[in-house]
Formats: sequence, C-alpha cells, structure tokens
Amino acid sequence: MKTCQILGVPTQSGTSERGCIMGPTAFRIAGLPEILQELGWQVEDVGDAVPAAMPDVSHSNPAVRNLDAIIAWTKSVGERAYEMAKACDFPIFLGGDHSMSAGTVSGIARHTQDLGQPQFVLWLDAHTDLHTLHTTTSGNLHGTPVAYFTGQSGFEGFPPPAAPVDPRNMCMMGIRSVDQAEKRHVAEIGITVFDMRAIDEQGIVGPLTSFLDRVRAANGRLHVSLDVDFLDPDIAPAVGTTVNGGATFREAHLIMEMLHDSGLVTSLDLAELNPFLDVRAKTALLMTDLAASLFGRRVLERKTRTY
Ligand code: NNH
Ligand code: MN
Ligand code: MN
Ligand code: MN
Repeated sequence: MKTCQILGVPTQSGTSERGCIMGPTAFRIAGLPEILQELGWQVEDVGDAVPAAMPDVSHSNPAVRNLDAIIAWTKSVGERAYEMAKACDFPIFLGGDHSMSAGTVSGIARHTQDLGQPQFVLWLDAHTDLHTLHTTTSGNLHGTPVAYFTGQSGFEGFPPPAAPVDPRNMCMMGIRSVDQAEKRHVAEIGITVFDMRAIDEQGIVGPLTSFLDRVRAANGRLHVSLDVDFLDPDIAPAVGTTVNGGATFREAHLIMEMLHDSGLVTSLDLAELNPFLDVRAKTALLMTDLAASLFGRRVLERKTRTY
C-alpha cells in the first residue's frame, strides 16, 4: 500500500490577516486523513510542526514583517519535510500561510536531490510569490517562498536551500496578481507561467499536458503547491488575499484529476486556508475535495487516460 504522511504547518506570520493558524485543524475536521484512507492510502498524521528557536535578526527593508518567525519556521519545516520525504511515498502539508512552502519545498527538493532526480514544482496561485526580502513592499513574507526555494539572493538570515529548485522546472497556473518587481524577475529566471489569460485562451489540458510531459521526460518528481486564492473567491472565500477571476470548480478538479492520472505527483501543499474567513466551511471542504481528486477519487470508474 502507498504511504502518505500528513503534517500541519500552522504558520500565519507570513500574512497580515490572522486565521491561517486554524488551517490544519479545519482540514482534519473536514476529514482529509479518512478520505485518503478510503482511497486506499496508508495515512499517518504526524501532527503539527513547531518553529525552531527564533533568531535575533533585522533587515534593511523596514517593510519586512516577522522575519524572525519566518526563518524559524523555514528551518523546522525544511527538516520535517526532508524526514517525511524519506519516510513515506507522499508527504502532504496542511497550511498555514504560503510562507510554509519555503520549508516544504526546500526539504522535499533536498530529498529529490539525494535520489538523483530533478525537482519540478507546479504552483497554483493568483500570485507568483517571487519577492525577496528586498523587493517586498507589503512586508508579508508569504509573498516570497518561490524566490527562496529557487535559490535567489536576498534571503539574509535564512538557511540556504540545500537543493535550489531550477526555475525552469517550475510551472505556475492561475496567476492574476503580480507586483512590478516580480514581473521583471519571473521573466528573467525562466519560470513557465500560464496566467489567467492563457487559461482563458488555451484551457487547462494543453498547458498542463505540456508541463507534465516535461516532468516525465526528465524523470522528475513533482511537488504541487495549491494556494486557496488560485480558486475564484465565489467558491473559495476563506483566504486573506482574494483576487477576482480565479479558477472555477471544474477547472480546479480537472487539474487534480489530470495530476492523479499522470502518476507524477510526489508531494503536496494545501496553503493559505483561513477558516476564520470561511462560509459554512465551504472552502475547507472544497480544498479537501480537490486533494481527494489528486489522490484518485473520480466520478466514474473509467479507463485512466495518461497525461
Ligand atoms: N504579492 C503580494 C505581496 O507580496 C501578495 C502576496 N499574497 C499572496 N500570495 N497571497 O499568494 O504582498
Ligand atoms: Mn501564495
Ligand atoms: Mn496567492
Ligand atoms: Mn536582494
């Protein structure tokens, strides 16, 4: 039986909106561990991560908020993610704001490097999260994990990522809110971006298939990072940074079903769920449903199409 470990990562220091600390609990109450068990996985909930000791740090950019806490979380979550990747077939991380992914992706990529395979990342988000400590103007460090784990400079005080992810092995979908500094950076470093306009023009199947083909051809391992604000706010209101024009229920499910059929996904973040902002738990339940589709739930038994 395939094994999966679930870790709660209750970060909220990366945002200015409080509530993400409740995220892991909401996913557990929504029944995510039991649903994955029913889908034939051997599931172990390994509890919640705790931050390492907070360093005494300051930064030249006065906007930066909670730098000490984010460094402390990145250290401990990076270690936990690395251990989980060694211990099971599929680690799942329940956020927590998206600063969690500085730790999750760097820990996962370190294990992938041990295996001698390339790490790929699919980033499903309204935002590119590509700021450094120097370029952020909001100071909210959930806007920085991609720059950190791809090894960009500008992360003084952080542990350097053991195995920086090659930006050319990254694909972003659903993007529709990008700050000036991020716009320059994203083009420079070679991330493949299917913004919302590209999705409107091309749909999901073509863009995602072309990325999955690349992962397969390179014998890569694929980490998926799903930010709640990838989804349209009408169906997923429980996030501090809603952006209109997000992915529909059907687009999001199709992505998850294609990812399952590909057999390429080896780890997952469920990020930015803020249950304090939810409406009768509909966002928590939708995110849980999407995870279930990624783990093989389907409407009808049918011949698997390989993407
Ligand atoms: N780019 C903005 C910032 O840095 C928004 C980041 N917020 C997110 N990212 N929710 O996914 O503040
Ligand atoms: Mn994000
Ligand atoms: Mn976002
Ligand atoms: Mn810099």
